Amino acid sequence: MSESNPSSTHNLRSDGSRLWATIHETARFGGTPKGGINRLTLSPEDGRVRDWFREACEAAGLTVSVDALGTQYALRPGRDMSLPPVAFGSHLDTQPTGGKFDGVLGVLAGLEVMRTLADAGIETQAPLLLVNWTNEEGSRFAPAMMASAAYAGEFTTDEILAKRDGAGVTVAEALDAIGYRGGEAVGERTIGAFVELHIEQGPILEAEGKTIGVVEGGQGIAWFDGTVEGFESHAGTTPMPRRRDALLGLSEFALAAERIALAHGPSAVATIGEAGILAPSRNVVPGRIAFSLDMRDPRSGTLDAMEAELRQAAAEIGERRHLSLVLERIWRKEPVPFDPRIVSAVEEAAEGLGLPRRRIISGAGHDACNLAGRVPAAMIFVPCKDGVSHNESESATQADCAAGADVLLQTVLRLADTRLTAA
Ligand code: HGY
Ligand code: MN
Ligand code: MN
Repeated sequence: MSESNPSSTHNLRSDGSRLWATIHETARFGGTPKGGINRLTLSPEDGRVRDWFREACEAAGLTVSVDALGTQYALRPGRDMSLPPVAFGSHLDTQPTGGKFDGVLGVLAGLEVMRTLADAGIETQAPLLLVNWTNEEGSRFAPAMMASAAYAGEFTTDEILAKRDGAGVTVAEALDAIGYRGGEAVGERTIGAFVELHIEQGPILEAEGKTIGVVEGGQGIAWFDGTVEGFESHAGTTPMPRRRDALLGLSEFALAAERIALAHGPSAVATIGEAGILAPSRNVVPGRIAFSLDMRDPRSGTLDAMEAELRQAAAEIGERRHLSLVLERIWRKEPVPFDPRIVSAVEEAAEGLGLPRRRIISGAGHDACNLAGRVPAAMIFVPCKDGVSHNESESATQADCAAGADVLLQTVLRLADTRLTAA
């Protein structure tokens, strides 16, 4: 095993075709006819890709362990095991209309880094740790990025284990159902630094012809559960002016949310991604609706202002239409700056590889945004086609995935051979 140091490893490259083959090999777990992936967290499909991941890590010489929320940690020893490991990874769970790259690229490029170092017989000073975080997407269980949030101390393990999905199944029950409720206490494992490779999920890098996004931080996120209470009544006999129609109330509220986001633009966004009429019937005026709202902006003060305006709009619409429109905030993630030392390591790696790059703020939430609350962290972005993600048509190029893996490799080598202690 030869010692790694920047002079001996700056020419080391990952195997882009092996990474590409691995991305497509694992896409079969929850693969959809339209070429996407539907692999909700802790589903049977998630269980199968986790099994695959454990076997692939062990075949690469890594030791795999699982914590109480199912997060998988694959450890590669370094020369000095007293040093905290340099960690990298992302998530393998997807949205219902997920693509092949969201989260998956960060985990499998991390595996490619481990495979490349094994092939080259290189040993780093600090140990390395590849991580598959449970439930980054937040689609089945809210909030998003829940396991990395628990690792960072934002939630207790018991709080997360008790979270329920739409069918009333708890995280604990879902972990047990796939056999991934591990023995390691969440957060007991130290990490020296964390780097996450991810597709941008937006249009900027592609539009500017940049291969690498050097991510400086993540924007703030607020999630709400909402209800609209009106009055069920006969669709044929209730005159329009006498109706208390919950769906019309929600429709007006959705347009108000769009207006508020546009008014605070260009970064502010607001999305009602879930809405359901309770006891729906084609010949009954809708009386009750449950919905969710996702609101984001890079500025904390703007999130506050948007929430106040949304609540004002809800009250005004409710008053005028004789409805009760209630918003409950269930999650707030403040905007996150990444550690300048890690951001610089990413930038130096991209520069050393001669890759066109630009600094960027992440519009999407990521596990690295939670890790940043506890350890030095940063991210690497690569473009995705038309900036599309959370859609089965999500796509990236083999060359960009390979470039991202090389930046990850070179960043990890820099961090693993320099003493970095948690902030
Ligand atoms: O919601 C997000 O930003 C991430 O995709 N979970
Ligand atoms: Mn993701
Ligand atoms: Mn996602």
